[in-house]
Amino acid sequence: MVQNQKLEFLPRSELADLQAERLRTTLRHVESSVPFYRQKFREAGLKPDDIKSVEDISKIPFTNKQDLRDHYPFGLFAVPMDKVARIHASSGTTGKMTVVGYTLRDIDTWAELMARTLACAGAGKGDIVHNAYGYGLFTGGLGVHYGAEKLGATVIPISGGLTKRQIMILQDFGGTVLTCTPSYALNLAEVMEEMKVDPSSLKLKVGIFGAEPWSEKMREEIERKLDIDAVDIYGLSEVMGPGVAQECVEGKRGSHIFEDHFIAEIIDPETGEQLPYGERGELVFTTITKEAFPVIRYRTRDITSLDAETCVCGRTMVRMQRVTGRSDDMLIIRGVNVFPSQVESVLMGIEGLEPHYQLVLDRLGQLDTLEVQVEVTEKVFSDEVKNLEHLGKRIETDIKEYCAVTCKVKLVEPKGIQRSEGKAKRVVDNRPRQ
Ligand code: DLL
Repeated sequence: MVQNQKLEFLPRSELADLQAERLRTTLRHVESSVPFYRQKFREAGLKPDDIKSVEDISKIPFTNKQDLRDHYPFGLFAVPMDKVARIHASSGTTGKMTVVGYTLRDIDTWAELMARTLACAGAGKGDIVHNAYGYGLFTGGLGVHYGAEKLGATVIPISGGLTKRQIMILQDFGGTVLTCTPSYALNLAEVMEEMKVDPSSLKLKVGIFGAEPWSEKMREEIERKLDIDAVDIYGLSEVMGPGVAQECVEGKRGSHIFEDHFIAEIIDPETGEQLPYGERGELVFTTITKEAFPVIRYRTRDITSLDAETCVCGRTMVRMQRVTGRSDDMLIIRGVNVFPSQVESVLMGIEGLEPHYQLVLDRLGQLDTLEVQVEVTEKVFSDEVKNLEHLGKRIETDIKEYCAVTCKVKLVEPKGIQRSEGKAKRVVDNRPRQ
């Protein structure tokens, strides 16, 4: 399914011209309306008309999360408040929330991009979208909601939580498209099993999962357990919300970034240098159509790479590979950089483990300690103690080998790790702050 035949398949040379034009317009807009950007451009000696092509974007200074915090709540809005139709916000792990605003036109653009997203996953008119992303300040719920309506689908605004009731509604209302975090999808699968509901008896055909990192193994697990196709959706409040990038169901090989609205770059997080396609680094976005809250070279902290090869679906828009972590989520454990997603990959490759885990960090004397708590299957749990010990040792060895960090593994009984209803909490850091 395709929502916008022309723009999603635009030849890349035409796309580059469109981006350059829209970029200049956005720069003029923020220069005239946001003192923060005006000052930054002045300091850099930059004028919007200096930008002749998309490549010139590297002349523009970056914006980062701290800049947003420094202007909390509305200081970077580029329109007067009476033009702001909606506010959303995302809570980080530290500090104040990040607050974003939308004009009516922004909401319309967002709905259009979310309709594209749903179509890219194979949904269309006549589908029933069971939307279990949280409604409220979080962008997931309302983002999917407006997109589904724009697409001509039916939306069930169920939001997160009350899992047994969700399953009853899936059975009775016949949802065909499931939208929620991947960790909540697994939670749903597990509760279905407890309720003896056979997922193949449901009408579900595809799930659109994102808002947190997940792995290929987790995709396999969800597809098998729920008997659906599972595709990735990426987005962040600062740039818009969900619908910045979406994986097509035909390819399942990375998410197409809607480049007629966002310019994506990959940079070296240390030096700020732009990196070529294929190399991993930090993802940076510039919005080129937003009115209320444009962001210019915004450093997402998400680590990924871009792939510009034409996809099997024919879309010309670059694909971002899975986000393997955030540069600020990176854990430094006794000097070793570890991403929770690396540990997840190791765990998901081992038979007998459930995809539910938590990394618990602490400090003993001067030394950081890492305990990896992971659930085992019922079968493994009832196994002999010596086999469990053997499994624990094997996981410790594999983590040491792939992540270069020593840890202690604690095997947890089935359902021993708290389930999520939105974004999963993978890390518990009990280390004293320095
Ligand atoms: O999570 C928007 C969203 C809602 C995306 C629903 C997809 C579906 P924030 O709460 O601002 O917005 O969090 C954004 O979540 O910078 C990433 O670190 C992470 N994230 C989002 N999608 C993915 C994904 C929403 N598919 C932050 N894979 C981003 C990995 C993701 N991480």
